[in-house]
Amino acid sequence: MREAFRGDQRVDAEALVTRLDAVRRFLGAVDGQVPDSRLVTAHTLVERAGTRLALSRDHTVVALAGATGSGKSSLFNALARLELSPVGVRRPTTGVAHACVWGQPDGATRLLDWVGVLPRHRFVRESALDGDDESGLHGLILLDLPDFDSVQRSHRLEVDRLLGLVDLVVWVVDPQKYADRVIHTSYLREFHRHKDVTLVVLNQADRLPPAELPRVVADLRRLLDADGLDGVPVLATTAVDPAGMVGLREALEHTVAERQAALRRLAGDVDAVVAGLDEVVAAEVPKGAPDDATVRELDRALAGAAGVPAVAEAVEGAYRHRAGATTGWPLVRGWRKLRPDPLRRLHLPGPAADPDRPEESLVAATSVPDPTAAQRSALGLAIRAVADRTGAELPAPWPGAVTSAARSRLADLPDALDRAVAGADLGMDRRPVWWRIVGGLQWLVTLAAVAGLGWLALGYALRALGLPALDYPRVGEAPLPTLLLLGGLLAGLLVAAATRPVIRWAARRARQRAERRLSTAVAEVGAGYVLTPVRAVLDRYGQARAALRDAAR
Ligand SMILES: Nc1nc2c(ncn2[C@@H]2O[C@H](COP(=O)(O)OP(=O)(O)OP(=O)(O)O)[C@@H](O)[C@H]2O)c(=O)[nH]1
Ligand SMILES: [Mg+2]
Repeated sequence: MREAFRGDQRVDAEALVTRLDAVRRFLGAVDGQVPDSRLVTAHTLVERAGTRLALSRDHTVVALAGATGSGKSSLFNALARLELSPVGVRRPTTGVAHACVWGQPDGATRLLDWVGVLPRHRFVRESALDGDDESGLHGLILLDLPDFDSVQRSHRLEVDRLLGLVDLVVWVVDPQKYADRVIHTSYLREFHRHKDVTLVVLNQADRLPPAELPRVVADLRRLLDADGLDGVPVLATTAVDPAGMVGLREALEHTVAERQAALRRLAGDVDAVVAGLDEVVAAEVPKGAPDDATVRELDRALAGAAGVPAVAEAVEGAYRHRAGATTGWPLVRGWRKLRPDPLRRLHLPGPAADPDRPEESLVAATSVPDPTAAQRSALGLAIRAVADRTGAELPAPWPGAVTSAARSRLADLPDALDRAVAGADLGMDRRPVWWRIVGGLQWLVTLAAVAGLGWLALGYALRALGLPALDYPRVGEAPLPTLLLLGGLLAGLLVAAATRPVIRWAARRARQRAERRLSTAVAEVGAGYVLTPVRAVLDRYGQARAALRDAAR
């Protein structure tokens, strides 16, 4: 009357190890992102599975679990054919787990140490006593558990602990209590992912009129189906009669011979962990998040906070200032130089960053004005937008993790921005050639004017002293010195006037170029300090999702 286990599919040990590795990878990926309280089961599984697989796989640990008085100890003794575990009238009788090992106890000892059955409650059923009668159960480690619905808290805790460790559970119910709610809601239902390592026995079958038995078994079957345990074998047993033990004994022999229960149990545990964590990685990994528009908004806010517009304006001013000082009319250049250079006032360019210690030293290197409250809040909003847009589609708790990542380096941002501005090449360290040509020209015409003036002055002086007058060469009607003086002055003014619009145009271009370079530098800061941490969280999410997929069967 042996009932086959559901599907009887074999679990490949290597495939199981691969799945467990995937759970481990998942845990690595979500570490620090998902609260530990949600990961307890997965951590426990990885730990337990590792140990169980390292221990004897030739043994199958089977637990008899059930309510008090259902007959667990009686079944235990009947299977062992010895009075090992006290059977009592006073309930509950069994307070700690008892174990019986069939066959050589070698590998079983460490397994029982791990399961935590005290040595004085362990028994060995050597086949030598019985000839070959018991050989079918070789490799079985049978546990008689305390009652799971116990009035004794310690019993319940012990049962819960052991149910997490054993390879197969035989649920023992009796005709009076098989329909008790607690058995179904608190225990059987919890095992719906372990159908292929679950067996239900209706013990004390002898207490039912034979005609009643099929009806009760059918009723129990219906309840089990409702628990999600459809397909789980249900056997009727009578502990007080060896003939009533045949079905259970055969089922156990089959289980032991297959050596699959340990693997199936762990496979079921992985299923439960995967199902429990599925919603943590339910959504697709967002592609291309954060979107370009959001990143541009971030860059704009960063540029504002870094004072890029002010620096760019200073570049334009400095260009005009410096060009004027080189190309202006030489007689007023000195006066120009008295006015401060707008870029130097901001202490720009700042000292070059030390590549070995980029984080240090350049704190407040520039005198670019601090961001205003408005710029600061714009930056805060832009960072928030990056986090929101990136995490919007992700399931909890990832949106929070993305937000924390986006803000994780907020405190370092001001210095990083200042360093970026200080280190940016503003394109202002070389003087354009044309400035020098125009400057040379200005000198030339000024020299001509000065020469003309000197020449004229000499003529006046000679005349005043009554000496013979100078005979100035003439160009047309005009004397040459006068021409030199007036022509030089006029040419100087004309050159200055003609150059001014060119300088203004070139200064605007210098501003635009500086703005571009500053924006690039500032965007790099945004990439490193905001986007990289955010993308790191997305990567973790992607890894966790892939790992959990691998862990699913
Ligand atoms: N008639 C009959 N009586 C049984 C059967 N199995 C157990 N009993 C009796 O039921 C009572 C309880 O049996 P136990 O084996 O101590 O029950 P238990 O499930 O171990 O109980 P706890 O240790 O308290 O959890 C005892 O008096 C047994 O003799 C059975 O199949 N038929
Ligand atoms: Mg007992």
